[in-house]
Amino acid sequence: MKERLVELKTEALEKVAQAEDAKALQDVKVQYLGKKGPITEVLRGMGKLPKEERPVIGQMANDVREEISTAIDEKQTKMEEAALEKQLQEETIDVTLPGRPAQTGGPHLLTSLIEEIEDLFIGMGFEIAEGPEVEADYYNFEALNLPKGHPARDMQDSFYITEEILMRTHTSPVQARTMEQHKGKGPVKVICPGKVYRRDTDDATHSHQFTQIEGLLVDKHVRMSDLKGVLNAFAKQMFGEEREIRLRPSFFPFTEPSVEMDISCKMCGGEGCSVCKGTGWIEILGAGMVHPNVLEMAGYDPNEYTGFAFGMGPERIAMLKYGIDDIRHFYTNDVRFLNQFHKA
Ligand code: 2U9
Repeated sequence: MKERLVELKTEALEKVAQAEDAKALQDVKVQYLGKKGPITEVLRGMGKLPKEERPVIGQMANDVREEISTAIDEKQTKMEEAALEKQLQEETIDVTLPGRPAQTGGPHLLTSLIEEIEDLFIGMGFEIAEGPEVEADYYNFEALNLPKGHPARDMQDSFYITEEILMRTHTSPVQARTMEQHKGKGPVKVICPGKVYRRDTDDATHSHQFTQIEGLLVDKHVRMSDLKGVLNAFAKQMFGEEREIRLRPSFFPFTEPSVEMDISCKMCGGEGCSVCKGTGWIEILGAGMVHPNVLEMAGYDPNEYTGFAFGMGPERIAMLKYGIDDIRHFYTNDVRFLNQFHKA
């Protein structure tokens, strides 16, 4: 029996040594130490032994059982340690690697440009005025000398919400509202930036939604030369001291006379090039003296008060300033485009 126990011990310890995973180890445990295992069987057969041998064999069987059990426990601990070590190796973090910089946001190119233009006019004493984008037909058209059926309404295809309410097609209704609030008294000196909407098919130069900045100055004794002085100061600050301006006759229903303002081409210095289409001049904005009908509708006496107004498109100005070839870049929010204009 002693030999049988020694044999079992050797066999079991060998299997423990060979076990490669937790399952194999568990199998060895069940096989040798389980209730139906060979050691239990030896103990059961002790009754057949002479009395004096029983405690010796009993002690030996317990020792063998103990040894196998200890070997299994040690092997299990080793396996757990090895698994942990492997996991630690695999999940090593190199704390010396450079970090990934966090993405930082910034103002949109159009927002920055609009703020720059606002600042220039604030510097000349203008205030900022804002108004609703969903506007009454009255303020968008009627109050601006564009009665129902006026042919110039066709130039501004609109998104109507009801017969009398639409998405504003320009920021001019803000000036009309501002004048009305001043109840026939001057001075009114405002810049009105904001989004406007027109029923248009989007392409490289058209967008159904774009931005405008319009200005209005109403007071006693305001003359065309005041308009020219303000616009000249704006053009030089915005585009450079060496820029010249010129005013060409034009037509807007809300101003009379009306003009369009060009600046001398920066690219060729007035010689003529592809940017200015050979003319030496680039169109920047429209302007004019506020039409007497518009003054009257807002409650001003046109014999006492005069005014000038102007309007420009920030998209167009940004496109000229930065050589942007497609208006859709402003609205598709591709960060590769937008990030180019973030100031450090
Ligand atoms: C009131 C009185 C007069 C605003 C004006 C323009 C000329 C003009 C457009 C140019 C291109 C805007 O970006 S654009 O689409 N605007 O040319 N706007 S005078 O005149 C007004 C406005 C309101 C009460």
